[in-house]
Amino acid sequence: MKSFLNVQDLGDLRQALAEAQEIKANRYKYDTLGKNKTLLMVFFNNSLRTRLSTQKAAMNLGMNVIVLDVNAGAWKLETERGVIMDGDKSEHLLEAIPVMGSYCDVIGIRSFAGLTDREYDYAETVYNQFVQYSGKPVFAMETATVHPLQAFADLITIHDSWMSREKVKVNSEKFPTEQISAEANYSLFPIHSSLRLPKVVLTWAPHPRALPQAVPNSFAQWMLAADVDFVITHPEGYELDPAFTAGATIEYDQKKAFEGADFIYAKNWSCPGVTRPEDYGKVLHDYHKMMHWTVDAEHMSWTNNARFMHCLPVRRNMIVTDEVIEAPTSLVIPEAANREISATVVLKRILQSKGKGNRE
Ligand code: AN0
Ligand code: CP
Repeated sequence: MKSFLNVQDLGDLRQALAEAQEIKANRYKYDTLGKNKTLLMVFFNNSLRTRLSTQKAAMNLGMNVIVLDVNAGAWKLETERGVIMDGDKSEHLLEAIPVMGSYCDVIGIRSFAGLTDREYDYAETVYNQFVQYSGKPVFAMETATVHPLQAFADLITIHDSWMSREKVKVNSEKFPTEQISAEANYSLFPIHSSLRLPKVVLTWAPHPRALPQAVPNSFAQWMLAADVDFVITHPEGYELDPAFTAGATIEYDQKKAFEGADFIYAKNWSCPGVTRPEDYGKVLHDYHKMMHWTVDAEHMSWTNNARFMHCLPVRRNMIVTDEVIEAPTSLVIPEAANREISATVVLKRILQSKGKGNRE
């Protein structure tokens, strides 16, 4: 694997989930795979989880790690070609990338959408320059349009939670275990006639600032690939790019969307510029007027005792109330813990792949 951006880069999801379980059972199983290999993590934006979990994943695999915070100590980087560099930026990304590539074997990139130029963001311009000019395998740690390590961790979280809920049901209904595992062989989720696919709802929620679409884009892409019963709900104008959501049910009535849900995945995003190109990256309404979208106990009462999820960081009492995020049905902490698992699987795959551009 030379690049990790989309769900397709991981191939068969059953295999990926099996590898996640293997790592969960023993996260140090491949602790010599990364010997004398160096991971460089490049951050253009802040991070808590991605920074810690990806570094931990690299350490699980015996790698060395270098972290570069571009905006804290490095030269300010120009990212666009053709600019006369007479401003505050001392170096161009096109020199910086091959230089960075010369010191490492794998590169992780965090580079959020600028939210001003849709074409530039949706072309994944910065990420693709790293792919083209670093000479090393590259993976996204949230780029302009995607956050695949998060979506993979979300899938692991949903899968584990659903299978343990369903196992209780299966045992109590005395279905033969072999039948269930045979079915699990060809479906990510058991599809026994009396069982059903989990209903997963991605809901927009209010936020005071303009946030990228990377998390909801990837979440939609991964849920569609996992073939769950998937519904997206948001106010009009926040339609996500169909490149990520084609095949999903869009329900503008949040209450209707929540009915019967097994998982509620909350996230804010700014206008994706699909139905209103001129509003790309904008917050469309004063958030004070949108607080009825905040996930509270009443919202959760519309669901099938749904588990609550959010990628974090989350603003309490904007996105979700204290009560809901603190409830036993909240999965936000195991979800964040699964970031170590998703990153370990992805780095393992990169290290194992042939022609990976490493130095030997
Ligand atoms: C970022 C976002 O919404 O994309 C990172 C989430 C993982 N969140 C914020 O900037 C608050
Ligand atoms: N969920 C996530 O990626 O968190 P950070 O922004 O803290 O890395």
